[in-house]
Amino acid sequence: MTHRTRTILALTLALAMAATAVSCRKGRRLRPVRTVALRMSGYAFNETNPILTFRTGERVRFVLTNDETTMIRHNLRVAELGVPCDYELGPGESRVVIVTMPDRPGVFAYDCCTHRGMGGTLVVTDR
Ligand SMILES: [Cu+2]
Repeated sequence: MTHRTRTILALTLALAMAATAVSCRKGRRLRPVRTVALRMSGYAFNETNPILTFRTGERVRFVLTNDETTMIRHNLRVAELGVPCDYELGPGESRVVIVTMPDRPGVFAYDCCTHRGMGGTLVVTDR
């Protein structure tokens, strides 16, 4: 095998690998996303701070809405999954937060980092 042939083979292989990487990433981006509405009022999510159950690896689109009628600001944090509380929603404001659940089952707290006791539990299960 000549040096030139080896170079061409290596380049072809590199291109094939790059194409595969791009298509995998695309597939990941196209994974279904489940939408979960979380309405915040009375210092609670959906009135009862419910336990929310998801599948491992599931992509979830949380639609947050602050339903307070006075100037109370809220946010959503899932500290263990790296979802920070770096914003605050005022009354009537909404925001979408997309969270990819971990690949391993587990139990994680979600909360509003501004108000102690405002939060619940995310359960991630593989069945
Ligand atoms: Cu709050």
